[in-house]
Amino acid sequence: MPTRLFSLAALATVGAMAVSVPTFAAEQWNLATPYGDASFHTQNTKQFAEDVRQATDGEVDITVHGGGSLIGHAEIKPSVRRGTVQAGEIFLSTLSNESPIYEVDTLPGLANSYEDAYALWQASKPIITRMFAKEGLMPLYSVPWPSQGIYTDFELTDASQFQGLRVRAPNINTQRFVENLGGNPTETEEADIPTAFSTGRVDAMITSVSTGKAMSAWDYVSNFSDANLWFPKNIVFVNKRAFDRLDESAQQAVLDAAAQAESRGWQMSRDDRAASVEALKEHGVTITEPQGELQAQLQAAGNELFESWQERAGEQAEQLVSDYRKRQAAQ
Ligand code: PCA
Repeated sequence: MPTRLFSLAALATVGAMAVSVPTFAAEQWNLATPYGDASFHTQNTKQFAEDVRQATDGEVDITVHGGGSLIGHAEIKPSVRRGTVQAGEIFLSTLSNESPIYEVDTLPGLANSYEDAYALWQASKPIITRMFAKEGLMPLYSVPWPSQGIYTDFELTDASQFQGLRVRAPNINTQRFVENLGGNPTETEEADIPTAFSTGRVDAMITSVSTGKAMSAWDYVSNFSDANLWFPKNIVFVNKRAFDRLDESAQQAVLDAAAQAESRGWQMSRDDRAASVEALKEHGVTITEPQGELQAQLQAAGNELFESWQERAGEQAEQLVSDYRKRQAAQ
């Protein structure tokens, strides 16, 4: 009998404990991003995680792993697809080997302001959402980098200066652009930029003022040609099964926080652009806008890129661009 009594008492204790623990099991998500904690993208994503935690009373607990600390850039999307991490952030145009649609925000001459870039995102969102859905993924929000320009250690005045120049590029389309100008492109992750310069692997780079600032461009180059090429974006997305596991109110909280992160992020991008221009100037980087002949040469290289994209992307591209043009006209 004592044994029986003991087990009843033990059961009662377990029962009391069960009542005292929260009624939900907290969902722990890991979110991997290649960009460091100093990047406005990562700060925005950390704020998103905080907003979700608060809105769900800790039911959805997202840990943001910055600077590629959890997994490398190229492995983020496959890992989220498999569900080994629940969410990720990537530079959208690095997916261009999967479909030319993912190149749409790295096409010169298409969207040269934040307003146009936003209209382009609205036009491309449905198709990108469908493509992600086929892989069991769901986009949460997308935020642009400031527009891309060209860093050199001399004043860029003519496209002939690209001959033999080894130019760091963050994606395939930027590499094609460099090739069209006669340069030698190398794909390099943002975090590897300082090493690429210090080991002499590259002489120049194409990126934003934000990345120029974050990577201390002034240590390697003297000039930034603010060519306003395009506004490429990051995308933050989640494994759909992980999302579906949440109850309805938690799902809504994630979606609301994502919508906020998107509008906040677009503003952060504008602000970071202004602050980064100042930082570059303070460190002695000369910023100019391409003029005359150089401007025409960049445009010609850009047109070539746009035409080749249209050919590769076909009908989907046509629809997307025509939807974009309508939105742009309606602004
Ligand atoms: N910074 C990232 C992506 C685009 C940008 O402005 C990079 O250069 O890798």
